[in-house]
Parts: sequence; structure tokens; C-alpha cells
Amino acid sequence: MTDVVTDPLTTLAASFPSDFVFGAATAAYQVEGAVREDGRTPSIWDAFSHEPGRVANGDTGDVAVDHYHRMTSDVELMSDLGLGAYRFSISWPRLQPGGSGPVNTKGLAFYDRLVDTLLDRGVAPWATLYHWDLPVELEEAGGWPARDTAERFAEYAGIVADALGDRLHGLITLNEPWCSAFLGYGNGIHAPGRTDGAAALAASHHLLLGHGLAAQAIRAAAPETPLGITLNLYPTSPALPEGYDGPDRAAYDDAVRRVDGLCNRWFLDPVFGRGYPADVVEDVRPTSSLEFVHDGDTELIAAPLDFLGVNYYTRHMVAPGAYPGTASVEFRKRGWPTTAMGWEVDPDGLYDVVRRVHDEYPALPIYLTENGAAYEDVVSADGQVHDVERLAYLKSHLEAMARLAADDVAVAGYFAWSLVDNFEWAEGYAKRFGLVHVDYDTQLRTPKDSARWYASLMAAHRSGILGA
Ligand code: IFM
Repeated sequence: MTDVVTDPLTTLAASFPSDFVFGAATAAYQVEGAVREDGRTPSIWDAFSHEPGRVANGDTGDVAVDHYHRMTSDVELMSDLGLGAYRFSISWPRLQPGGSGPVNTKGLAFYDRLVDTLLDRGVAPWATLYHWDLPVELEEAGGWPARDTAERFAEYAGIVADALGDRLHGLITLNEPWCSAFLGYGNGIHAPGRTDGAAALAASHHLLLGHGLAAQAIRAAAPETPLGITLNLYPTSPALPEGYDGPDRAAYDDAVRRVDGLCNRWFLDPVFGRGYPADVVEDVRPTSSLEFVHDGDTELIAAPLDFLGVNYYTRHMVAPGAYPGTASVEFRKRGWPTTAMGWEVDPDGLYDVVRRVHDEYPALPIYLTENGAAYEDVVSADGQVHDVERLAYLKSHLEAMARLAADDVAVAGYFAWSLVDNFEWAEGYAKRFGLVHVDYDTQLRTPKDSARWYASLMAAHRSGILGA
């Protein structure tokens, strides 16, 4: 008998199902630029990033990586890398200026061309409807804390589904509603920069309601389009040694319950038809009595979906706050290696969080719609970016995906965040997440070593399917 020797990359590629989707993701405000062109109106991120002190270094998305003008060559780059899918987001104020009224034909034409160019190049288009760029007019009318924003969102969703739905391989209503609600309206580090706990809770509900109403509009306009929502989920663990059972253990477990409650279950439970978790409703009662939840809302939010999108970056390690008996919680570190965002690298956390969704919620195919890492990249004398740490991050997290697949968890795809370096919200351009390096002076794109490794993995997966 002859031993067949396979290299580790081929072995990893072979551990994914043949129809597994390998892709990369971006979002409109982070890459497009061209913020005043072809009828686009400002979003809350245009307004916020132009307010002094909001974004590191005063950076804005005015130019970003100029993807609006470089779309064709960017798609060529995707195709050269062998990407199976590209997840982009649609800028609401580019498609429907002001967030109400007729479609902007020039804005729509851009996304129409993007979708067709991707399809021509064999890259499956996946669109997200809301990746944080609310038209400023809607914020002035109350923003996400106002119920009407959910109705406006559904109207916009119907327009997109009608125009593009027949060609999209995936349509995602919201990206990370936790961030929109709690970073945008709670601690104010994201647009629109409000700091009002009650408004943040109302925003979280109206985002989910908007998701449910949008799902109805999408099903009506494009019944065949695979539909989902993307949640940023965090495995949450007590910041205690393994097996610790001291008298304060219960306080740690309660801190875990609270953080898991507001970050994960607050979104997972209603989306999967369970309504808001009763313990979290009690936790938030001092801030809000949730009077904005109307009869019938929970049924709308539980609209049937075709897949769940999960974004995973790190694990939360939590402890009770400094004042015993209060509801405060502290986030701790374990001293593990971190990315440039200060997030601990924990690939097992990816396994744990997806496994938990699989074990505790009704079965739906799960796509990792974002996973990636920022590092201090250096362009070497050879003109290349040897991003050893990002490559290791990518590999270890894809290995976790492979373990999930081996354990019969229905993982259906993986989108690296991000295709290119881009505008990292409050961090501006200082944090680079791209597989492809961007020189912000010249807009030159250079695939990093991580991109080449990912390209080899995708090629090995394709040749495995062809050879099978
Ligand atoms: O850049 C963001 C993205 O827009 C949403 N998810 C997290 C990424 C990294 O912070």
C-alpha cells in the first residue's frame, strides 16, 4: 500500500464541505469614498467623522479606499485571489438619498454594475443592507430610537430586493445591531454619538423590528433570495482560573449572565422566536420599561430566515464590578497575545460561540460573515507585506471552522474581514484589517502574505472538488 502524503493546506481545504463558501467582506462607508457624488446624501457617519475628536487622527470616509471609482479593478483583484464570494454593504443614502422617497438611479447603477461585474468574474455577490450608515435626515427625525426608522428601513430593503435580489447569493438585513444600538446611542463611540441608555435599548428594538419588517418586504420582492441577519457574538467566560469554586464564583457567573444576556441573547432570542430574555428585561428595568415593544413586534422580529451570519473576533472575560452588590461588570484580559485592537486571539472562542448557537437555537446554516485581525503592518524592502500574525490568525480560525464542520455543525461559509485595509470607524485608518494592503497616498493595492495563503487554501479547496 502506498502512503498518500498531503500537505497541511490541502488537508485543511479538504475538511470543508464541497459547497463551502470562501469569501471576504467590506462595508460601504469603510471603502467607497465618493461621499458627495452622483446624488448620495450624508449618513450619520459623514456627520460624526467630521465632528472634531470623534475619530482618531480626524480621519473620515470621504475618500476611504476609493472603491466607488476602482470597483472594476477591485473585482479583478478578488477574482485573481480566487474569492468565491464578496460581501459588501449598500450605502442607504447613496441608494435612497435622505432615507425616503424614490431610488437614486445613479446610486443603484453602481451596485447593479458591482453585482454584474462580480458575477462575470465568478465571485458570488452577498449584500448587507445596513452596515451603520443611516441617512442623517432619519437621525434628525429621531434615528433608530424612533419606530418610524424601522418602517423606512423596510421600504429601502424592498427597493434593493426588487432591483438586485434576483442576482444576490445572500442578502443580510443588519450588520451587528448590537454596535448600532449600544455603541451608537449608548456609549457614543460610534455615530451618531449619543449617550442615552434608554435610547440605546429603544434603538436595539427598532433595529430588530426593522429587520423583521425588511424580511417581509424582501420575501415579497425576491422570494428566492437567501436571507439572513448578521450578529456579532461573543463567547463569554468568567475571568477565573479553570475549575475555580470559591465563594465569589456566583458573582462571576452573574457577570457572565449579564454580558451574555445583553450582547448575545438580547438579539439571538427574539430573532429565533423566543422574545426578549426575561432575565435581561429585569436587568434593564432601571433604564427602560421597554414600552416601545408593541403587540405583534416579537412575531415580526422572528421572521423565518435562510441563514444566520455570525461575526467573531474575540472572547469576553468578565468579572463583577468593583462595588459588590451593584450591576457593574468589568472586562478583563488573560495576558494572551492580542491584535492591534487589543483583542485577545482566541480561535477556540469561534468554535465555542458557533457551537453554542448550534446547540441552543433552531438549526440554520451558519456563515461566519466576518473574522479577521488588525496588525501593525509593514511594507518590506521587497514591496511586500509579510503579515505573519494575520496569516496565523486566519489559519487558526479556519481550523476552528474545520473542527465545527467535522463535528457536524452546519457551517456553510467564511468571510475574512476585510478584503482591503479600510476606514476602521472610530479608529480611522490607523488599524489595518485587510488581506490586501492599501497605500492611502497612492491607493495602490498589494496583497499581503495572508491573502496569498488564503488564495492557496481556496485553490486547494477548488481542486479538491474538481478532483473528487
Ligand atoms: O470594521 C468592523 C466592521 O465594520 C464590523 N465588524 C467589526 C469590524 C472590525 O472592527
